[in-house]
Amino acid sequence: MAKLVHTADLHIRRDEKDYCYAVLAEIIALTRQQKAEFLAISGDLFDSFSEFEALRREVADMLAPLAKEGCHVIYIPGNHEARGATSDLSAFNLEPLRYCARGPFDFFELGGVEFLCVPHSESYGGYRDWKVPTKQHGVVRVALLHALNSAIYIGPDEEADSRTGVIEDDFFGRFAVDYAAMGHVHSGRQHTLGGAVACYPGSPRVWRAHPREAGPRCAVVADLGCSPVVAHPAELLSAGQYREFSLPLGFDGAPPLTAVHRMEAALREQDYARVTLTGVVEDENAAKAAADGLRQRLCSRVRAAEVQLETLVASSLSSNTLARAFLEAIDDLKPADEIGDQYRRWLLARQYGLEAIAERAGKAA
Ligand SMILES: [Mn+2]
Repeated sequence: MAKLVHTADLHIRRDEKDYCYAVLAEIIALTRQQKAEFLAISGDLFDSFSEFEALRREVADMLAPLAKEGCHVIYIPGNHEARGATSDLSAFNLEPLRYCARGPFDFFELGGVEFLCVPHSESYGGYRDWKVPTKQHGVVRVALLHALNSAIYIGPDEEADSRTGVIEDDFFGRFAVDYAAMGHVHSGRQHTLGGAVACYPGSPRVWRAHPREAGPRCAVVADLGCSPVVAHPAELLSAGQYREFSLPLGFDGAPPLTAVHRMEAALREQDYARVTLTGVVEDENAAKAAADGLRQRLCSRVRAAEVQLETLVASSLSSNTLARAFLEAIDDLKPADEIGDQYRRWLLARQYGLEAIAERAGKAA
């Protein structure tokens, strides 16, 4: 029975085109490799209306060979396609994609699978009056939605500056949905709701430096032949990952070299790294130079890197006996790796201790 590959929230942009297209190519390759009959794209394929306008043809052309091979590519717009829109999204032609932009919903059957496609709207308030056909016997029903649902994801919304429609819990059972191919939430998750397997695949790429973009980036492969539908994530290696690190600087503003090497060894070429440098330093300029040096070093190794300073400046602290003794003692307690809760607690203890000593030394001076 049919397989469906499900993605959402690729957020294609001209200024990150090569990266976005590499991820799209991997999604296409996954669809082929799985011999999937359907590729569902649940909104926010483009980052804004202007990106949609500029790149829609190229993207449709990239997906065309898949469609020619017999795979149905079904696409609903999300809230991002509508951002800054100067015309109705349903006025565009994305052939050979099955592009469903006309609200409130589109309904069709393809090879024993019924599709209920709901383009993004700020409100789905009238859904109880929708005339959706009754499910036929022996078919599987898939809904494509770009929306929030509070049973699957309890906020916060991905975006603070725009309203996204909320789908009520009873939607899934009311319309006898077997698999809900959701979009909007950037961290992947799955939930059973009203008899449906409802799934957010998460963003298939790192859209921004944010913990909700952390972890492997995936598309979802759903086996529609199983009841309930079985859906599992497939990692997209070309997407890389968003990785956060925190490293303590010495009094001289130098980062710990072994930790830097470990971090570099853990990073892959497509990753997006954000490093926070903490500590109490004697010279702000030395810390800034260290941050710049580290940023340059990382940028040559990964797709994107940010280095930020969260340091306190306290001159001549290295000649303070208590500060030196404290640093020596706490550095002895450092966990082996620069990851995990134990390391985070150690880093905070180091920072608070040094800041307290620096404050007292300042008062004494
Ligand atoms: Mn969205």
